[in-house]
Amino acid sequence: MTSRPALLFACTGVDDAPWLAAFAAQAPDIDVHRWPARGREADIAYALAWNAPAGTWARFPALKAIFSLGAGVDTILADPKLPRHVPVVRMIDPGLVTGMREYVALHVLRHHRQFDELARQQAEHEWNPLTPPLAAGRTVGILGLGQLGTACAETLLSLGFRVCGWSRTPHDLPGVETFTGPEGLAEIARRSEILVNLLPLTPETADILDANLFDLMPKGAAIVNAGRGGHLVEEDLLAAIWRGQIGAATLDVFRTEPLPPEHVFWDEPGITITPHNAAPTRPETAVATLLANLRGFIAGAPLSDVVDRALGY
Ligand code: NDP
Ligand code: OXD
Repeated sequence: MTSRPALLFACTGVDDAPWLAAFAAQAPDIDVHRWPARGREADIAYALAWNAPAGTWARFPALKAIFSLGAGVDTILADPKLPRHVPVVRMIDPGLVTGMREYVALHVLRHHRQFDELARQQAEHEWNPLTPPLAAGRTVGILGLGQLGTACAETLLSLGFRVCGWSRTPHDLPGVETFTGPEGLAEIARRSEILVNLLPLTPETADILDANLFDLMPKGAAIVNAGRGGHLVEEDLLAAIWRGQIGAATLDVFRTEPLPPEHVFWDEPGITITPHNAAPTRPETAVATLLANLRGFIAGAPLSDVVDRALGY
């Protein structure tokens, strides 16, 4: 008799009910245990992880793979006790991609159509029809051309924007001007009236949204940060907004989450805050993808979407 594979659901800040229901419906062959699964440590072969406490993985000696609930794996890789031999699998999920397309389109259009100014006018009972350029007259830059950046580039192209993108390795995307390296980053910054960050947080990309970058951008440009809070140098953004170099920013991710109630960003008129919900991973689309990968692995195939630990994504 073969024993059933055991998967640990080790996600904090996530409503576990729909996930456990999706596993119950789609994977009756897998035993799903809730964190901390005390007494079952030796049985756990797989884990689904989101913001699990540091040191978690060292407690599970039979662990064969960690599946990240999110596309970003920075918190998993930051655990100093993460066992070297356990592969970490990032989340590839059509629902995540659709959610990010919606979010980026919403906030790019909002900055493009000067919605903040219209809202201010409404509050002041002011009638002043503005005529923004058509999308074809606006350049949007995207940092990161992976699962999410590529999809968002397509969405923005379909709306008519001029799109340029930056990645670590060269990419060839129809309709998108692509760049790599520090000079490529500077060129994207010089061109982008709206800059969307969809990079993973790694030692190379930390603090990338800083004063040097903002100063290269066209005056009054907008930032959309849906990557990670660690990409943004917060005081540089505030200073750039206060001197009008950056016109507005939409921020979905923060160095400390939840964003503390006393944080200066909450009351800054140039900043729009969303509570890290640009593209939540939804069990209705994600569990099927995860199970296909897991079942293939159990049957002897290599895991897909394994993170390169040296690169950090
Ligand atoms: P991918 O791994 O598919 O893509 C990452 C992209 O970043 C790639 O194009 C990669 O380049 C590029 N990149 C990585 N390092 C560098 C570097 N040093 N210089 C230039 N480019 C670099 O990631 P996803 O698209 O799936 O996700 C991106 C990030 O979005 C996640 O890591 C997460 O932080 C964030 N995210 C946020 C969400 C939210 O709700 N706010 C939801 C989901 C994700 P190359 O193609 O050459 O490898
Ligand atoms: C992710 C996220 O990485 O939601 O998927 O931030």
